[in-house]
Amino acid sequence: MTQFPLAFHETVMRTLSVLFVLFIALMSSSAHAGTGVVIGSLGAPEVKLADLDGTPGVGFGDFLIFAGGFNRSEGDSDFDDRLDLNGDGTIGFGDFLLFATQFSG
Ligand SMILES: [Ca+2]
Repeated sequence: MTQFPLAFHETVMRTLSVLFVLFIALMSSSAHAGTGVVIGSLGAPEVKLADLDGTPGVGFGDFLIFAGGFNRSEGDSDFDDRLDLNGDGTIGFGDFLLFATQFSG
């Protein structure tokens, strides 16, 4: 029986978890138009663009990059500053919500 390295399982589970949350957030934002406006009014001075893979728009390739760096903080060796969309030093749920508002499929 093939044994996968633990890091592989962690990456898959983290990606699947974020995918589920993304699905829920996208369903919620389509049912309540204007979510992005509310997020933008909370006082974040600058929101980075979520286009991480260099292709037009924010799509699944960008999501995979985002999911790979989720739950990291400044000081972690694999912290990717591009993913900290709200600039608070942690790649967390707030960044995910900003990512979801920019997601175009
Ligand atoms: Ca952040």
